Amino acid sequence: MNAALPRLNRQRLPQLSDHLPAIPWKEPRIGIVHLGLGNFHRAHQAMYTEDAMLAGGGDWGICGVSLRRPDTRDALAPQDYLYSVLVRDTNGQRVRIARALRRILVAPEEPQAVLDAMCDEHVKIVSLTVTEKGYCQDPKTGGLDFEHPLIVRDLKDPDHPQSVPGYLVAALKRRRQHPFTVLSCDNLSHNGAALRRVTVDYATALDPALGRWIEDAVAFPSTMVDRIVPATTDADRDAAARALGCVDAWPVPSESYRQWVIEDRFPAGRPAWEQAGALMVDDVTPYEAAKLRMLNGSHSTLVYLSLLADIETVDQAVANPDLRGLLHRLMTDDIAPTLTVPASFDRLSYRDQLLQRLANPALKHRCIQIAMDGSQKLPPRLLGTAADRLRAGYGVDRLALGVAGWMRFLLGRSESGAALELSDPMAARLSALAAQGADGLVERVLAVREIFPAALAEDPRFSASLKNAYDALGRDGALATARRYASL
Ligand code: CS2
Repeated sequence: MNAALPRLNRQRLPQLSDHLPAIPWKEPRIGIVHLGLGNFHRAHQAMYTEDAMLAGGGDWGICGVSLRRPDTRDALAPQDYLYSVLVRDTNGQRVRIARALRRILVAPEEPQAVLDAMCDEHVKIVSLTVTEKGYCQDPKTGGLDFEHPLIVRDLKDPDHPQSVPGYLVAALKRRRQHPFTVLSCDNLSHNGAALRRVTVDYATALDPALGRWIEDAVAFPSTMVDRIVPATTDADRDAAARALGCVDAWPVPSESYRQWVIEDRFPAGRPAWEQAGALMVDDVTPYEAAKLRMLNGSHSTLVYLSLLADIETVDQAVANPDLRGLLHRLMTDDIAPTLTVPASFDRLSYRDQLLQRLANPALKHRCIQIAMDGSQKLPPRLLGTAADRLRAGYGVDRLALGVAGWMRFLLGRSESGAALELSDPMAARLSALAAQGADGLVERVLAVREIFPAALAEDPRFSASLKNAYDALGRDGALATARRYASL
């Protein structure tokens, strides 16, 4: 950080008007508690909420909760929780200062303060970006994983929770008169319904009446969230300092595109998000499936093959004609036909827009970041599409190629021999399977029921496609295989 420059803070805002909308701003009270204060939330929901307040008023300041580490709080508290969003596309960079975040709590340090914040009567919404693994879901049933160590722990000491369902239920129990709405913003299929199920399961295990009340009285709208938001680097910190003339310890780089589709069920009220461009709908399912399968499915396929081929960032990957060709074909012929979308939704324009977004050279979105947590991401992104295609009697070769790429990635080496680091809640188990060698890995991993449901794993068409793709990657390399699969 540039020690000679002053720190970003609220006093400095009048000098930073170039980086703020020219609309009067009134500091809001806190109306939302957000669990999981990562870069994504700060560039997505926090900005929609700020724009909604600018357009429609209301007190929807955000109290962010970090569930594990203190680093975001440590970076942002000295700057009054302000930070900048570095919006980048081919037209260059715009820097916008974000103001909706009003407070940050670090759950392991001050769990009671987190519960108190959730129980403040002005808080009408508790929203979440805790990633797939934060839901403590049993992948076999979709319900709560009662063997998850955090759940085992929390059920024994429910007044001092550590898990996401534990926090939600401990707070809801105290808010029986005026419950908040629980808003999932993670990339999960039916994210609201999934969160409702684990929360109700957890509450029921403690007290069946509480479980029934949550089921009847608490709203869990589902949402589709979309904005590409890479992790912050020191180069981003330098860029923020150059643009602002002051130090922002944790700016957030982002593309300019953003989309948010929300089921409109907020009995306790909500910000005027539609005035900030969000789409309020009755049923988010078609939008969510389109985004998860087209964007995230492409992302995951692309990054495993790219990492094997020693390609570091997403823009470099889609600049490669073999990988781009593969994605184009995958989206057009394999994924788009599985989607049931409203008449107004043009799948092929959506595809073209996605390819353009992924090509954004200013983002430098690292493949290894997207490669994280594959065991959690592959089912909603690729496996559901494969299952739908098999049911309809179609082949799954290209969908299996992404999964095979992930299996090769588990072996821990790129084609040039560079180390590929596995970061995954199932890392120990998956690495142990990989340590037994490349031969037979497909069969061993396919037997992991938490990832591959029996109906899919035992379908010989799927296992044969997977085995062929895995062998081709080992024999011909990622790029040659991508080229061949693009024209199958
Ligand atoms: C990415 C997503 O990291 C990942 O797994 O696929 O974070 C992706 O960038 C967002 O969902 C875009 O909205």
